[in-house]
Amino acid sequence: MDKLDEVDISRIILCTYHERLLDRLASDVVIVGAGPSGLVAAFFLAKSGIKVTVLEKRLSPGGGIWGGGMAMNVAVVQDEVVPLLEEFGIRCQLMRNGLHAVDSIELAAVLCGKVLQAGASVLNLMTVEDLCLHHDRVTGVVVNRSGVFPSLPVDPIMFSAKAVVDATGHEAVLVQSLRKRRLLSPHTVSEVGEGPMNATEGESFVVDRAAEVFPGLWVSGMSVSAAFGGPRMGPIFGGMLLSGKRIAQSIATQLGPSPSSE
Ligand code: 48F
Repeated sequence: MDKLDEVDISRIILCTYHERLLDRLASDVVIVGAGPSGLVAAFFLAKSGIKVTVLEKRLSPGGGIWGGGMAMNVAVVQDEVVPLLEEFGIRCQLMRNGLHAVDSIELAAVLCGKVLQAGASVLNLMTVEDLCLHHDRVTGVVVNRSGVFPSLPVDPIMFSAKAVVDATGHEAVLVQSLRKRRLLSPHTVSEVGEGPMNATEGESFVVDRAAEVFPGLWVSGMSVSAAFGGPRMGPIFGGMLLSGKRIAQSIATQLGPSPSSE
């Protein structure tokens, strides 16, 4: 092997990353949170030619998938989710009463790979602090490096988008950011957050209610329950995946065909 130049290695990282970052300062869609709902949404949006950027605060994208239930790396899904898993090439095993077991690590790893191959960009260690608002419309997100925010007094930067998705799970960070400023109508959005566990109702709830909650801001996955006061549903992942697909279809319809290429 030829002598390796350490500065060259560092230069490649810097140049490649900064080129990617520059390109992603303006996207059609920014998805905040790379859990199951955010990743599935990113996949379907990217597949339809939409420029989509996923911002994830942790080192590893995948959100709650890795831990399965109580740190046992098995994810459970329902019958109706099997065609979606097949589309991704993710294996599952029918266990009982229409419930299937999926290896959490396969689920997270394959989703991440497919999202990137579909053309979405995933930037990890990015903590979204807040939203940008212009003329009563969400126009982007305020982002800092994870580890920097909130412990150091360092200003964030902005990423703009025509649509922003709050896929931050139970935290519903962006919904809370609007709620604390009383920008969300108390009649449409619950002040109390998630209700107690009810898997049947909760799973349908996150799919049926995945929607735009404020001009330019959409919710998917557990953020839907947190936003509208739906039940939490425990360690079952079908609703999360279907919720991501639904939000992608709704956003794609609103944005129209391949907006970036116009
Ligand atoms: O929590 P998470 O997996 O959300 P989800 O897609 O799925 C929920 C299930 O995992 C599980 C469940 C099953 O029924 O209830 O909880 O709704 O993924 C949310 C992702 O958002 C990231 C977080 O690290 C995780 O990967 N996230 C949270 N806050 C921020 C963020 C933030 N401020 N900035 C960037 N990413």
